[in-house]
Amino acid sequence: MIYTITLNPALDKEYIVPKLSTNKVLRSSSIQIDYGGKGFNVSRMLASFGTASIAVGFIGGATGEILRDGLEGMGIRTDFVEVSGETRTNVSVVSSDDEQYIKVNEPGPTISQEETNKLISKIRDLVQQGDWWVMAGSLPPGTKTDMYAQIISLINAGGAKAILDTSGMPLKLGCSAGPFLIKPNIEEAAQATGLISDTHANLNKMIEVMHNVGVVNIILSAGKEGAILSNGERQWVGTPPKIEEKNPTGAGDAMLAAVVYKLEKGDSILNAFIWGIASGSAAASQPGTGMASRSMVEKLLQEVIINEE
Ligand code: TA6
Repeated sequence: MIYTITLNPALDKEYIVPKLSTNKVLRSSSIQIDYGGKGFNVSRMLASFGTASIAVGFIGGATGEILRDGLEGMGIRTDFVEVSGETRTNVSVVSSDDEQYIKVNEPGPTISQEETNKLISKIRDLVQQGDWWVMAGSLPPGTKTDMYAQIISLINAGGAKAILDTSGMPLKLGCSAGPFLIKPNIEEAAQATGLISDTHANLNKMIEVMHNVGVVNIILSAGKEGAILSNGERQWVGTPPKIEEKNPTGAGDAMLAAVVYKLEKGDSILNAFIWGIASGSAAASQPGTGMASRSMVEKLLQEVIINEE
């Protein structure tokens, strides 16, 4: 089974306006609403692949209920800890004439120690040999920066596989807990390793540092520039297909969904990587944090270029 963990979910609202400009009223021509937060986006993309997952996390208030109903309405099973605070709403304003966008993410509700303990014990009870756990997104206020590290240790101890997509200190501490796969972008990897990302040699150094602290596989993503995959022995550079980009928000989540989809089927990390790049590109060609269809991903597969380093 695949589980996704979203500790700070969000109702994603995308407003389309003719042109982005400040200090005046902009009128949106359309609004797109998505049941977001990185882990939920992974579950939504897995649903596009016809693959079940269980969405775990914190939800609260009326917005939390909208997210639960929305995900369950898409056939996604949920297992949430209800919190006293209100789940956040994240907003992006996109201009229709030149695709410029502004994205504002709220901090999210403050989580109590008791609510944190409830989620940790829920995960402890659910972990089983052979399962896959995808943890993605920021930590909400009130949670400790080693929360992902704690959860990864639980998952490893239960014989399951942990995949982490986050940033800052939660990523740095998470790496030391030995996750099966991480997917930072170059800026996040630079922050987690304290290295600057100006040369390819430094990118390789970052990858080496993250393997040395315990990470098994690394996908270093650079958006439409492509990505690097390292399994600790071999390294590949992936170049994405050319697409007409609509809104790149959520493309990283779509990439992660395709990767865990293939890994759970027993595929190699390299083939999972290829599907990941195609899936990220397909999602970036969608409005809002809309997820692409399986057929769109399959169409782009053969246009992904892989070179071993
Ligand atoms: O990757 C897209 C997205 O998941 C959006 O759904 C938006 O909610 C945001 O990222 C959340 O990211 P954050 O890092 O704030 O948890």
